[in-house]
Amino acid sequence: MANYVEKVRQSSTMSRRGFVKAGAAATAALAVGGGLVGCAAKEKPEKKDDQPEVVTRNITDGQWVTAACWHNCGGRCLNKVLVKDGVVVRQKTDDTHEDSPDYPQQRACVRGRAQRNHVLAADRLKYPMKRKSWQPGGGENAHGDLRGKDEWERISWDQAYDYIADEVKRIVDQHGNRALFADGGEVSKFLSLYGGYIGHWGTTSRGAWTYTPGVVGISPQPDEGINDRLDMRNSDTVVMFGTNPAWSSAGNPAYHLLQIKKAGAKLVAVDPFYNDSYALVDAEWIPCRPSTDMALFLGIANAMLEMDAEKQLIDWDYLNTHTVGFDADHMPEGEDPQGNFKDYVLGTYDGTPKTPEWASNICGASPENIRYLAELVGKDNKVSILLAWASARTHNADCLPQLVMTLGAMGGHFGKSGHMCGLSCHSRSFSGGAYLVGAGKDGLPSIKNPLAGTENINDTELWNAIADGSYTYAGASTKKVPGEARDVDIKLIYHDSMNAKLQTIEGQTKGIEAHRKVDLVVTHSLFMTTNANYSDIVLPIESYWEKEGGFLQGNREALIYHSKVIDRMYECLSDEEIATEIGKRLGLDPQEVYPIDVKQRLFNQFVDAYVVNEAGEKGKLVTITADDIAEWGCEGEPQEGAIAMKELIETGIYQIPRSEGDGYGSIAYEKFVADPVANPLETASGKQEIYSKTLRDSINAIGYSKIEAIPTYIPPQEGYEATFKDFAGGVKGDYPFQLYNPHYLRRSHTVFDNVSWLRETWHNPVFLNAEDAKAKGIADGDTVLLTSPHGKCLRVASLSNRFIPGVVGLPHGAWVDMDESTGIDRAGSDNILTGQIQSGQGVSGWNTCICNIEKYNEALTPDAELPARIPAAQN
Ligand SMILES: Nc1nc2c(c(=O)[nH]1)N[C@H]1C(S)=C(S)[C@@H](COP(=O)(O)OP(=O)(O)OC[C@H]3O[C@@H](n4cnc5c(=O)[nH]c(N)nc54)[C@H](O)[C@@H]3O)O[C@H]1N2
Ligand SMILES: Nc1nc2c(c(=O)[nH]1)N[C@H]1C(S)=C(S)[C@@H](COP(=O)(O)OP(=O)(O)OC[C@H]3O[C@@H](n4cnc5c(=O)[nH]c(N)nc54)[C@H](O)[C@@H]3O)O[C@H]1N2
Ligand SMILES: [Mo]
Repeated sequence: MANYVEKVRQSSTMSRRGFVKAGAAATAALAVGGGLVGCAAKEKPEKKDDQPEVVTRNITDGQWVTAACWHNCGGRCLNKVLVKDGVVVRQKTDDTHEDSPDYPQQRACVRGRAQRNHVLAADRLKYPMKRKSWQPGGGENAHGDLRGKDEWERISWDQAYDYIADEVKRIVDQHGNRALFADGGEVSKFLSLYGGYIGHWGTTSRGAWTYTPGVVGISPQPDEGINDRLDMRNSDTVVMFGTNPAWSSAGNPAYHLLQIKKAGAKLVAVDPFYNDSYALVDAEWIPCRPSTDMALFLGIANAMLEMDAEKQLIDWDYLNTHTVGFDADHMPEGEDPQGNFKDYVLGTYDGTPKTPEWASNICGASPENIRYLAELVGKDNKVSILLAWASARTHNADCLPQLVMTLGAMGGHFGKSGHMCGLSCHSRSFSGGAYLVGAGKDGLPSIKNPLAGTENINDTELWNAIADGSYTYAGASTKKVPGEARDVDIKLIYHDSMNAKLQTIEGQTKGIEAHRKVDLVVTHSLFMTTNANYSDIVLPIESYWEKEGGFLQGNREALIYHSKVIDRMYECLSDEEIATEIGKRLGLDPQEVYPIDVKQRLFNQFVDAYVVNEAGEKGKLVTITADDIAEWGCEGEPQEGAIAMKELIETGIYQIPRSEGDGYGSIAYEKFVADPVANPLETASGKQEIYSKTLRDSINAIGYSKIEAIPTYIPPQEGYEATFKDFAGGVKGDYPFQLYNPHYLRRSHTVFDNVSWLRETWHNPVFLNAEDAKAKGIADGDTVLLTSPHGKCLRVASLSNRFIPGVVGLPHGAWVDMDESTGIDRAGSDNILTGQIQSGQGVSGWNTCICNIEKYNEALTPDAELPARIPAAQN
């Protein structure tokens, strides 16, 4: 085993210099029209003696295998690895067909191409471990205060299973099932059978787009919310209110954007950051502050009303027939007519017209630019109004989707070719429409958690609940109930899912406190991640490269099948195997959870995989022969489909060829717009609800904060206004900057943060506006201390005028590295600076917090030169 692993490791150590060069070339290609802000390695790092330079580039024999890239970045690209003698020697990407804008290859990004440096990294966990001072029995025995500081000892799998099962039994006996908290992975299924556990819910990616859209009548996803990518080329103008496909929508979305540019559209970006996507297409830039879009949109609505008589910007017909609540004449029955949207915007009753000047004072875009935007989104312009979820990951932005919908409705931009208004992000960035191909279900039953309907903690309260013992029960993300205060006493935290929770939920300082309070913390992990670091028992799991195979999907046009690449490494096991053993020790029957074996489940996904034809009909994707069935040793019948099973496995991808005018196009809201009476939306009125009683009443009943039935501006708790001691007087406070977290190229959230090649390629700086930095005496490359009301961290400054003054950009997802002596995190962990703050529907409001920046007189070791996290117990 040791030899094999060593061989693999050496082979994966491609020339570091060669790789950095490749990274730099990709950077140059990306940065068309503007430099990339200090991300690429500036100097070639020297090769270290302990890293042998094995040239594998010239090896051509061996077998190309499709390898999984399974992370949550929005892309699902084709990664192939050349395996020779059981060793991965090279990677390549999609060369299954000629590349063209209409029918693009699914090419991997720099992260995907570094995947073998991830799977085969020196810091892969090898053996189960226990924290030395932890002992079963709860309370003092746990020495919980030492989590994150203690040493580790290697234990056997049997010891690990016994510790865990015995503790679960003890905790349930002594405190009941309400004392268990789990992430919802495989072990959670057995905890469900054992009486249940308390889970969590949150708004994660979508922020206010989680609950609001379904209630008011706009789609929470790009699939149904925007037109097909080929139709976008018919727009004369594309206004992007915060979207960055080049960084945060892996795969082809930035390429699709480029085609829109080539088709002749005018492109306008409204964003605090002139990002690489905008630079790629040389977009006009209207700078605005983070988390102030509500004010900006109200200013645009006011300007449309102001200019309508002269320029006919508003589609009154659409508003009158497809919406409720725009003006006093179209209010829902029984509601006060004075509460309508138009009168709020004009300030008829509250005395504050939401003029461009009013909006400008908050959002920072100039009144001229706001009027310019009002004209651009006016009714006669063929316009795509696009945005990502980012701006709605903000407290008190519950009505943002409703306001985006209102703006689209005012211009009549729904249901027509070349017009659209909605989300463009993640896997469906610049690509709307229903999925054209997909895998079948595996056939496993779903295991119901008996507590799911009655206990559920919102992420914004999770750490408070565990550390302080109470929370508000408010239903779930899309199912709201009136808020109810509850006591809770969690004794077990079980991280068994693909969730970097302690790293990715807001209020990490409180999160660490919560982890130190309980009796037992368990983590399944590939590496010493943040969850693992603050645990008592850490269990090494296999990567997707070690699994039998599987399907992955990003955009609507392609489905990937990945195969097993390498044998199991070290003592790693699957989440399922671990769960099975713990389940058995709890006296449960694994057959209840896994009545179908792994291979048959995979086979089932082939059987029911579908493909849609140009007429919109769904058919079988895969042709399966009697030989295939015999070879797999599975149960099933032969069937006819679009591609042979063997060919799909070998190619690794099924992609629909596209061309202009094909039958795969899609116009969002087409039926509703054509006939709203025959095709009503699923809202209370069947129309788009610019006034929504349901939204107001359900959110207000939770009790976190109050909203109106129409979209109004409510400052977020830690937004622009909070950077002032005296907002009206213009006096700044102790935390004079707004900070937010662009999703960053080095990582997919937290994944890949430890990958040495990527650490060299993308530094993880803090992006500061050059003028702000100058005023603070900070030069490019200086170490900066970032301080928020919730924590402190260090990063190296990267100065740029691509971030607006007053705004700090700290990349999302770095693994916290707490210096216990100073209380300062050295890694630049975003959630060290955020707090557990509740508002509205329970939105995780990461996209604005407040901070101060100061020069810090200590050089930070570059991340790429830090030692890998390998506890001695892993050697
Ligand atoms: N401050 C701030 N916080 C944010 C955001 C932000 O913008 N700012 N963004 C938010 C958003 S949009 C999202 S979606 C979330 C993402 O939050 P998470 O989903 O928690 O983040 P990931 O890093 O994708 O977590 C994946 C974890 O699964 C592990 N893993 C990989 N494979 C397996 C496996 O087979 N089994 C198990 N058990 N584990 C596996 C990985 O090592 C990793 O720890 O973060 C949110 N947090
Ligand atoms: N490389 C990489 N790709 C990823 C991820 C990752 O971690 N790394 N995460 C994936 C996941 S799960 C998600 S949810 C998506 C997230 O993807 P997005 O929601 O697109 O995330 P961001 O990078 O936060 O922001 C996109 C753009 O919006 C701007 N923006 C931020 N706040 C505001 C605002 O208040 N107003 C306006 N007008 N603009 C604003 C940012 O400056 C940026 O240019 O990315 C996915 N893709
Ligand atoms: Mo996300």
